[in-house]
Amino acid sequence: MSNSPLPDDTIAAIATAAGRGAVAVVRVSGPQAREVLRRVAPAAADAAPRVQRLAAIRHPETGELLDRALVTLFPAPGSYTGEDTGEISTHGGALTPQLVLGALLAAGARPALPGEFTRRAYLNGKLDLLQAEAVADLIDGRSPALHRAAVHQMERGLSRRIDELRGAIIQAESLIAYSIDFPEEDEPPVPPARIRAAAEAVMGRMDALLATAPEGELLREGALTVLAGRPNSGKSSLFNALLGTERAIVTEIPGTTRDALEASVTVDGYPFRLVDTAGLRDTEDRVEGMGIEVARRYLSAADLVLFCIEAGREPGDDERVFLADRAPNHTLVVRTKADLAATGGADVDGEAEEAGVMRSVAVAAVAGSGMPALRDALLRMAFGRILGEPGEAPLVTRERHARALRHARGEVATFVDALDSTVPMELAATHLRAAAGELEDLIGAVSVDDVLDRVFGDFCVGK
Ligand SMILES: Nc1nc2c(ncn2[C@@H]2O[C@H](COP(=O)(O)OP(=O)(O)OP(=O)(O)O)[C@@H](O)[C@H]2O)c(=O)[nH]1
Ligand SMILES: [Mg+2]
Repeated sequence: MSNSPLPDDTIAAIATAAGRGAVAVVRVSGPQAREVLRRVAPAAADAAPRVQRLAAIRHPETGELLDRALVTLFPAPGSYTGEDTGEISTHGGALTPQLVLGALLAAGARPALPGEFTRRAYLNGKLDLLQAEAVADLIDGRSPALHRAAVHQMERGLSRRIDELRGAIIQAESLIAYSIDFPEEDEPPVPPARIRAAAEAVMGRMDALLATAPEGELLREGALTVLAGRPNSGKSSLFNALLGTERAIVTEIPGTTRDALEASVTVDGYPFRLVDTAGLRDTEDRVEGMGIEVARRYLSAADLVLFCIEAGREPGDDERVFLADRAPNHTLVVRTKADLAATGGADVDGEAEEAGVMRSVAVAAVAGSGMPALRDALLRMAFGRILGEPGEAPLVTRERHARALRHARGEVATFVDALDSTVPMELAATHLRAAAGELEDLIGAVSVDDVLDRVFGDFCVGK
């Protein structure tokens, strides 16, 4: 819960996306929600809770009929926000929802800020901060993997895990309190080895959760996967094959791709941002040179690089130098045009390894052979540690979570170090208190306004 006071004004917004559609939902929430509704849809203001009532919607000042719509009242605290809330399901489209919203504003509501309904839900204890973030991911997520993780998080999967960690820290704290408070008791104080073991167990569980962070965070934006290689090495053909559409221009002329082309694709439900780039070579051509510069910029930001070399061709010095500089677990050599190579795919693989380059996969983009193995390699390299995890195990999907966990772990580690030193137990224990505090902030047990602004600022209006 936040320490901010509960809001005393009433907000309204259109909750559905703009555009042509059968139905749109306009929401109003706050202490005056019922009064606002009474002025706009008198027939619905005293309807039974959570029962839809068909009502005429009128402008409170002109009396103009704006729509005939289904109105539902959710009295506090049994609503999404925990406040008195009304939902009007109007006809959709560009105008009707706007006019109905205008009527609610004229009747005394004010326009909601982005995320303000969910912020109020949080302030009223309907959701914790991790659940509120999951709501944002459910709305914004574009990959099934993020959707699964968000549903799990909304069901308090991550919150429960953080609660458990916090509970274990408090347990360790209480062991110390016992040693401090009852030093004269007949029973011996809790042995330090037991306290240390408890703290180390918590650190181990924090590490396991933190290990999901780099890949969990990629679920939101997608793994930036850059196709690179010499001109004509088959990058654009591979890009098209992965997308399943002829998005990039392909010709036999080296230097066809000039600018970087970006597209989103999911592989087995996991999100990737694929980037096709200009072939890397020394060039006098100014435009091509600029394209190569863009390619290098993408390469430096890439999560994964697919380095294309035609199958059956010995890698050149330029290619060896490129590969020598790349991290092996973020680079995959793709031996392209495998159908043209004299040797079969398996031999090509062997050849690449003999040449001392990295893990490789042979593909024929046009014919499609090797594509399943390539997709599999992509998945393992980008998301290997969390494959199959969402749904069963909590994932760390935001920098905010990772930072809090790292800080909390750091405090527990400092506590363990202090056990070896002459630091008095009472002082050492303050680090456990700090660790528990980090986890409380993460879950939103107590939050300051700027944390809330950051969490809710990215929401859409109406949620
Ligand atoms: N037979 C065969 N030809 C391919 C395959 N992949 C690409 N090619 C051909 O190789 C040539 C170059 O392909 P691109 O995909 O344009 O190569 P690129 O690496 O994007 O080239 P630049 O944009 O110039 O850097 C084209 O003539 C493609 O048809 C393949 O799997 N099999
Ligand atoms: Mg190209």
